Amino acid sequence: MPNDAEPTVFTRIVAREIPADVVAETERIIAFRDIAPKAPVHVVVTTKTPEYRDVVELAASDPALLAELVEVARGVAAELADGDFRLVFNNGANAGQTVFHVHAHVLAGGLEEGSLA
Ligand code: DGP
Repeated sequence: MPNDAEPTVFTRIVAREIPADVVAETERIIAFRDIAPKAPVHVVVTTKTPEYRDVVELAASDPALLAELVEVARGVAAELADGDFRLVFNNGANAGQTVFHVHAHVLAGGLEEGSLA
C-alpha cells in the first residue's frame, strides 16, 4: 500500500521519471548519489517499494529487506570509497527526514574523524 497519494521523489527515480546517478541496484533496492552531497561519497539507498515511510516501519514489516538495504550500502562504500562508511536514517520530520520513503544515507570517503555530522 502506498504511504501517500502522491508518488515520492524516490518512486519517480525508481520509475526513471527523474534522472539520477544510480550506483547500485538489485531487484528490490536502488542506490543513487544524493543531489546535495554532505560527504565526498554521499549515496541514498532506498527500497523500490514506497510502502514503508521509515526504517522503523521497514524493520517491523520486512527485516530481510532492511538487511538487503544494508548490504547494498556496504557494497557502495566498498566500491566508491575504502569500505568504511556511516549509515544514517533520518526518522521523522523533526530529525530532518524530508522524503517519507524509507532510505539510508551512505556517507564515506574523507569523513572528519569523530564527527557525527
Ligand atoms: P532525508 O532528509 O533523510 O529525507 O533525505 C532526503 C535526501 O534526498 C536529501 O539528502 C536530498 C535527496 N534528494 C531529494 N530529492 C532528490 C532528487 O531528486 N535526486 C537525488 N539524487 N537526491 C534527492
